[in-house]
Amino acid sequence: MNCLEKPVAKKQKLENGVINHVAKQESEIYIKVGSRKSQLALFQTNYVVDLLKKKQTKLSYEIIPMSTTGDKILDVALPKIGEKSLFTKELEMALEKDEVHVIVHSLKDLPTTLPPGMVIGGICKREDPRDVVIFSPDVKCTDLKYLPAGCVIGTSSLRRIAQLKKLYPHLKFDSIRGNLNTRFRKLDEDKKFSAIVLAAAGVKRLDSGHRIGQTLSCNQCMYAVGQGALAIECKITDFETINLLAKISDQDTVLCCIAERAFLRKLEGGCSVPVAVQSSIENEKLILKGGVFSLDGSQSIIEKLSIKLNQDENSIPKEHYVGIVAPHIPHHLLNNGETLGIKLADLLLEKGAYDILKEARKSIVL
Ligand code: DPM
Repeated sequence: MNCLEKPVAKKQKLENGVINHVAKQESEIYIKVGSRKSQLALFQTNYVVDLLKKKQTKLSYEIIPMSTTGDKILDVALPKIGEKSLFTKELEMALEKDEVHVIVHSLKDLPTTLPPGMVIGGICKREDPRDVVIFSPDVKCTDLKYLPAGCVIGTSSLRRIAQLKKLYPHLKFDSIRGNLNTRFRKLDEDKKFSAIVLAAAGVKRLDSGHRIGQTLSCNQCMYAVGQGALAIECKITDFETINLLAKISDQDTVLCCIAERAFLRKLEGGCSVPVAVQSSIENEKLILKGGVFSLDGSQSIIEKLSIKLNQDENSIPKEHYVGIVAPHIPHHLLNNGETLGIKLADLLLEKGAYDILKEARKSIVL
């Protein structure tokens, strides 16, 4: 393959959020894109590359698939492995060494604190962020409430278990691991699970939408921080790449995800704590609902706040907002997103969220 190395971008400071573009022949640029190896990850990476190709026809791309710790340890329930950057570490090491220039992730797998020098340079328009139920072919059912008592539901997400236990106390929950295809196979062949719960986004991306038996509304089960959104990580000094990623970044998704991530970071939650959110933008207002749950679902604190997006135009620009940069979006909007997330977390902490999360974390490290 005739692979031209991408020239290293000159280090330039972001001033007032505006990129100082380093002029050069675009036709020389060859972008290496890191991805996990699963079918879903590769689909997502190809999706992002296709979007980039539409916006910048002169660039070439090479996808480099890699295995991560999370892909290798398959026999342990996720929350018990206890490492935050489970699905990202190996890819970020490659980014550090310039073996790849960007990495495509599911945003919800990215910790709220990224390694030094790395940022999320782009977030694509969010897919349906809700959770869905896939029933075993043996079970003719359209709602978890109709399943007989004692049926086992497969999910390793403490967030899902906590919310669904409260709603469906007659059901049992057990861990299921592996990529989406493996989970579908376990559901169809092992006969242990009556249903599994997954993110609608992944199921739809894999063209398995026809298997969705029930879509959980946010009143039934709020989603994970960043769920349904694809994030592209790069180096904070690579302004040309950040400028390119801005072209495929969706403003509303970026603002919602900044608020969600600021909320999670302030609660000191990792990817596997029972914390859930719902966010939207209506009439120039960003609305964030967030909850923390005890593992058995018996205790929960859920609150909702909103913020006017156009306020505080003179706030001082930051280098990044919970790991996200978006030089094409006015910085006061980004700042308001972060402020909203922090305020909502503070409200929950005032109401006792810390104790609920502390108790939940104890059970995670078994
Ligand atoms: C994170 C969680 C799960 C993934 C925890 C949560 C689900 C684990 C499980 C942080 N990452 O949601 O509370 O159910 O056992 C993951 C999926 C996707 C990204 C699969 C899924 C696809 C959807 C997307 C695993 N990460 O949740 O069904 O891109 O948002």
